[in-house]
Amino acid sequence: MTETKFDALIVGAGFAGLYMLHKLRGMGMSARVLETGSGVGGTWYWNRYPGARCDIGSLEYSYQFSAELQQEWHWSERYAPQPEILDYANHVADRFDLRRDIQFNTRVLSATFNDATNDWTLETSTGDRLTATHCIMATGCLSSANTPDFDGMDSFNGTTYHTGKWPHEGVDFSGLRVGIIGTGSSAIQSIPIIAEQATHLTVFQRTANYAVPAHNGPMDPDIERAIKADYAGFRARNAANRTGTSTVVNMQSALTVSEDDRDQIYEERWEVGGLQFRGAFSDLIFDLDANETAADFVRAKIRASVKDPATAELLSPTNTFGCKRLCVDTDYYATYNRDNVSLVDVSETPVDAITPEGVTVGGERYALDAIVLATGFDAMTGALAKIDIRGAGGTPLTDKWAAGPRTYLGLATAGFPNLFTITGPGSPSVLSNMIPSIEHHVEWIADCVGYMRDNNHATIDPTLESEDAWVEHVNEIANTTLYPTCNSWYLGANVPGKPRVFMPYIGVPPYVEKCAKVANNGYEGFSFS
Ligand code: NA7
Repeated sequence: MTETKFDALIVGAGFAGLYMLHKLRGMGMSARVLETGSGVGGTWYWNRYPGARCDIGSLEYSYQFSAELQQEWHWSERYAPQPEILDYANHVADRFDLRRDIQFNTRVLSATFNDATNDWTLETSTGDRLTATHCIMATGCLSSANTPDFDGMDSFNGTTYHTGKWPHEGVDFSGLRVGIIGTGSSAIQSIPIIAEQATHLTVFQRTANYAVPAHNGPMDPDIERAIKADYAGFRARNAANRTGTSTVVNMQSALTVSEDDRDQIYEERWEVGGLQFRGAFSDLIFDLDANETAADFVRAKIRASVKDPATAELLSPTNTFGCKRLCVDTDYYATYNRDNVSLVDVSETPVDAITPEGVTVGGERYALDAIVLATGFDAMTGALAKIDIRGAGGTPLTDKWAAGPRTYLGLATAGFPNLFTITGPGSPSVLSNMIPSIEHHVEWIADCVGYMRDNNHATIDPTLESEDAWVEHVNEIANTTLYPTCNSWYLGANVPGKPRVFMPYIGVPPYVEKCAKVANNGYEGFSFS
């Protein structure tokens, strides 16, 4: 590893970093990927908690850049479990011979733009100092674990785990009294499995969440055959939908159909399973009354599956349906019918402290042998904030983003020339199917870098005006929806002190169109030097 100057340095070897490397190599550029973990896979490398599984169908949560890859790879289930997605990432790394340009066990500590030389210098935990014309952040949207600062955290005599940093050897909870804090997707996926092992499982819930059944199962060979017969068509149809997924939105309003018809439509979507439920009616995320009909339907399902009425009531969400990420579950609600599972409400009375014996809430003690923090992530900006990123004139990114992230298209931020963020804040990212959105960004960045090379441009930087207009547009769209009405991680509201700003861009097709227009017009909104 003697070379220290590259065309591009890529931070992260998840799906974004892997494809970015492959793409740049194909253009004859030199690139190196720097990765904290000892393997590829990003979020699927770290999130190994029991039940971890993608909530987007496996035939669409995959790369499409290689027709051979997507034809040859076989997914064994409708929704892929974490180990299989990790196998897939490893397969991709091997198939395209990517590992030789990935430096594992290497955390990037700082990234500094050099005004005199128009390039970036990255310093790493391994003591390396690497330089490149372009710095591409493929750091992921859900990669920086959010660990609440509970009093006495380190005093616990048992073991504490975070779902987003799960031990690679796995955890056996047999014979243990386990407490889990949080009831987001990670908790909802892991609770039914932990409950089967533990002597007792206590769930500490701050906000009840909506969950729809996955109805997961083995891959249906007929569905696989049909999609593979026209994979490009399947991808194109998904890309035309608002979320860039196969969720087709029924264009009716929930308020214009009869109650019976409405229930039937919800029932049909519930039977299909998964995120299709979100598309039952066109106005669920725009109109509070329409939204309430979906919320009522799910609450009735909870009452029907949870035997104890008080527990059912506590599990019934009161916030806007779909405002936080809708969870997709397998036996979640029914798990509360088990004798060894109890639910503790920490909404009004928060966790007081972690003690050597367990968790205390409102003076009540819960004796535990293990604590699982399913407390989510410092989403979208957390991983970037951990790196000391300094742009032109030495400005820290954390200063520039002190009141919330500001980007042009979620791809770049003014004053940080030649820095790109794959699925950055201000792009559809987490409100879309991540892998196609990653591919879209990688290809856009590759085209842009190629354009710079062809036109002898040393730097590219968005103008402040274009950035301001984009940030305003992202907010304008968000404010036409019900998304800003609850304390979600889309808004940064789950992390104490984080500015409340809606981060993802809503709407894949107009976003893709805008990015294409910008590029076709000679990268309008950017300045070159
Ligand atoms: P989420 O969805 O952010 O869930 C985290 C959960 O942890 C959520 O229920 C939080 O309650 C809870 N939480 C966080 N801090 C605390 C404290 N201090 N006390 C009690 N409870 C707390 O993260 P996940 O890992 O489940 O899922 C992330 C995404 O991964 C998911 O959306 C999918 O896209 C995949 P809150 O709701 O904030 O009141």
